[in-house]
Order: sequence, then C-alpha cells, then structure tokens
Amino acid sequence: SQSKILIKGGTVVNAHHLEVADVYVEDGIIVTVKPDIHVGDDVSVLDATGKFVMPGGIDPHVHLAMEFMGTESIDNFFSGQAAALAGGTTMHIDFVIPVNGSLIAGFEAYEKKSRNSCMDYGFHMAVTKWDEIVSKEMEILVQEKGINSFKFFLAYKGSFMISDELLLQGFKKCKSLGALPMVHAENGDAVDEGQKRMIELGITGPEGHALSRPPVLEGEATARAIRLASFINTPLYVVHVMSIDAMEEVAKAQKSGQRVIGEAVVSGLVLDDSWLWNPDFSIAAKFVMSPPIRASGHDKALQAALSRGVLQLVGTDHCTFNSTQKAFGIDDFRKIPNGVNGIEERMHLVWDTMVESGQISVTDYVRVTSTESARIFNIYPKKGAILAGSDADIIILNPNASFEISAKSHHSRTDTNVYEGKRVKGKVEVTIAGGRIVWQNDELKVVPGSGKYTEMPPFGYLFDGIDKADANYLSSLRAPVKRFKSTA
Ligand code: DUC
Ligand code: ZN
Ligand code: ZN
Ligand code: ZN
Repeated sequence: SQSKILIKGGTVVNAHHLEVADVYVEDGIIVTVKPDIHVGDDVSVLDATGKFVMPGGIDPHVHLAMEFMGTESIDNFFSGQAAALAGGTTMHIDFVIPVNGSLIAGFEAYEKKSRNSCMDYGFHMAVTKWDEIVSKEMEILVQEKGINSFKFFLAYKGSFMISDELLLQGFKKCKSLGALPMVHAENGDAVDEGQKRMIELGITGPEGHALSRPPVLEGEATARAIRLASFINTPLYVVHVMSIDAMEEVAKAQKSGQRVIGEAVVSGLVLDDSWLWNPDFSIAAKFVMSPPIRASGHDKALQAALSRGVLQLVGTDHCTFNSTQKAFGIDDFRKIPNGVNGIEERMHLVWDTMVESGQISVTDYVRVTSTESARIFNIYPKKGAILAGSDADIIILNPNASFEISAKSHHSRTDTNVYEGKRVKGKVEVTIAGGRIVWQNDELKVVPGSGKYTEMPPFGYLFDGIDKADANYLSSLRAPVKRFKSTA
C-alpha cells in the first residue's frame, strides 16, 4: 500500500539546484517541495536534518538474468533490484538479448523475466544480426514498446559481434526512428587473435583476459564507432568506457561538436587490474569483465574525465556470476563468465570516490548518478528529479555515516563482491521507490510485482537539430560535375 510521506528538514538536491526544503509525497508522486510543510497525523514523517534528499539512482547499464557464456547471470529482476534499492538505486535500464536473432521474441522473454520486479525499470535492445525482419522489429519496439536505444557489439566474435556494414545499417535505422545507438567498443576480431596468442603462450589464467584485450583494442573500436556515427550524423552512446584510450576518443569527438555520450562504470572508476594477477583463481576470476578492468592510472583518468564532463554518467554493467559459475574457466580464462557486481554499490562508491574526494559537487553527483540517465533516455523529469509531479523515487543520504562493503551483508544473490572490505563514507539510510519506503534502518521491505516497466519515448534531446544539420550537409554538397566525352 502506498502511503503519505513527509521528508523534513533535509537539503534537497537536484542536478541544477540545492536548497533546504521539505518534500511531501502522496500516491507515489512528489506533490510539494518547499520549506516548512505541515501535514496531518496520517503522514509518515522522516527527519532528514543534516542529510541530503536526492533522486534515487538510475543505473543505465545492467544485465539481470542474462543468458551469457553458457550460463545465466545470477541476479534476477527481483534479487538484483532488491540489492539496488538497498544501495539507493530506484531504477535500472537492462539490455534485452534477442532470442534466435528475434528482437520481439527477446522482448517477450524479458517481459516474463521482469514480472517480479520490485522497482521501476526500462529496456535497451541488443541488435546481434541484421535483416529486413530486424529492421521492422526495431520500428515496432520504438513505436509500440517503449524502447529508444539499441546496443551494437563490436566484440564477442561468433555470438553478438556485428560487422561495420551492419553497424552502419543499424545506425541509419536508429536515426530514422529517433533511437539512440549504443556500442560495446572492443575490436572482436583482434580480441580473438589476442586470446589465441595468450593460449599459445600458455597463459590460461584470468590475467590472460586482460592481456588478450588491451586498451588499444578499445580505443580502436571506440574511434571507429564514433567516426561511423559522424558519417551517418547520428548521436552515439559509448557504453562502459574503461580506458584512457577510449576516453580520449570520446573527448576529441565532443570537442569537435559531435554528439557522443561517454558512460563510466563504477568498476572502471574504482578498481585496477592487479586483482587479475592474484594467485588465488577464485579471487582473480571475480574481476573478469569486458572490457577488462585496466592497469592502475586508467581509474584516476576516468574519474577526472567524469569530473570534466567528458563522461556524462555512471552505470555498472552489473552482471553477476557466483564462484561456481566463475570456475567454468578454471583451465581457460576464455570460459570465465564475464561480469562483476555493482548495482548495490554504485551510489556509495560514486559518493565516496567522487564527492568525498572533492572531485565533483553534490549537484553533479545527482546529475551523473540519476538525472543524466533520465535526460538521455527521455524520461526526465518523471525520473531523475525531486520536483512536484516527479515519481517519488527518493533517497536520504547521511554524509557522516560510513560502512564496509561485504558479500556477508550485501543483498545480491552472488557469493562474492569485487569491493569486499572497502570502507565508504556516506550512507543511503532511506530509499523510497514509487512512494514506498523500501529501505530503512538497514531493512529491506520490497514487494514483488510493484516495479513498473517505464516506457522511454524516441527523439530525446540528443536529436534536437539533427534534421537541420542534415539539410546543411546536403546543401553544402556541390552539384555533380557536368562531364563531356573528350575528343582528344
Ligand atoms: N561485459 C560483461 O562483462 N558482462 C556482460 C556483457 C559485457 O559486455
Ligand atoms: Zn512551521
Ligand atoms: Zn558491454
Ligand atoms: Zn554490459
């Protein structure tokens, strides 16, 4: 049951503004934001004095119950979302994987998977092959199913990877539909070569994962995708920028005026690849994800890029496999299911790493963890804001509390945590999702089926003025040269 809630005396933070105010919530919607609100006895009052009241996090990059590398990621839509809520994230956008190449069949499978959701969610769609049917399915998904983003994999040769020829078709189709193309940017052919090289050298452990797909392959694919997006004149979203190489390509394109969004993920900001050399396989394997976590130095550079605005938002790529699943690759790193946790830790790690350290402001924190996701995927200000009329997805963060991250206390179903033992300053003490208090006093009260599918409409702000740019381009082309046959 949804109740009436008044949050009193906190500092209310939006991406553009911060003020001390009360927030009154009724029927899942924020009704009023102003100082000194008075209410009756039927309202639950939360005291937020000395704390920050902020929009719940929106994780733009998650893989719950994903069928991948011969297994399925262990957090399903219920357990992954429960973990998210305990960490102050109130919405995620998951990647639908096609079924036998069919986007619609994939969408229907994900409708089933997400039935027990306990928080709001949206979908991106992965495109893993190309033909007339796929093209038609993209139209249906945009026009009728609330999807406005499509992800193309330049890696995973033999399964998800698509050629440049198909990528161009996909970019064109996205643009015509007002949908945002996204790329996983690693050169899949070169990764395949790198893996063979490692196996030939007898490097079969988790460090071989990092060595087989170095930053240069991420830089190459990022540059290629950005240039092809420029050629089509479409906006582009580069998921999980993990290296200086890729980040610099994004920065260069942005500087030239191209509409390229760079997504950071928490693991790339906070971790380094030294873990992959750990002699204990079960520890090293936890850190295997793609693109790989990079050598020390990349993390700090990515943090700086986030604070400069070259990277606009932070996701997780949350895709968890337990120790048993990770052990599939005990003799061969190529068989270790790729993925790390993060959906529960993201809000805390970004606060601790970026705000506590003074690298970004509190308003910027809201922007990179919530508002920017909502703006890019065209659901702002329903999501990503503490404004009258917005969904009541709200967190109360105490900047003076601290705690230690551990698999012993986390809510994910996986048995390990890549941030094990890390102490963070700042703690989400209350999470309100859809007007319900779901996290308070370290207790979760989540309701299966209470989360709603959030449709994301096409033609978000990244498409503003694209038509005009195309018209300018066409009018800039010179008329064809009139040629005659030489008589000489
Ligand atoms: N990378 C991962 O680490 N996991 C899921 C998919 C991906 O691209
Ligand atoms: Zn008063
Ligand atoms: Zn990816
Ligand atoms: Zn991913």
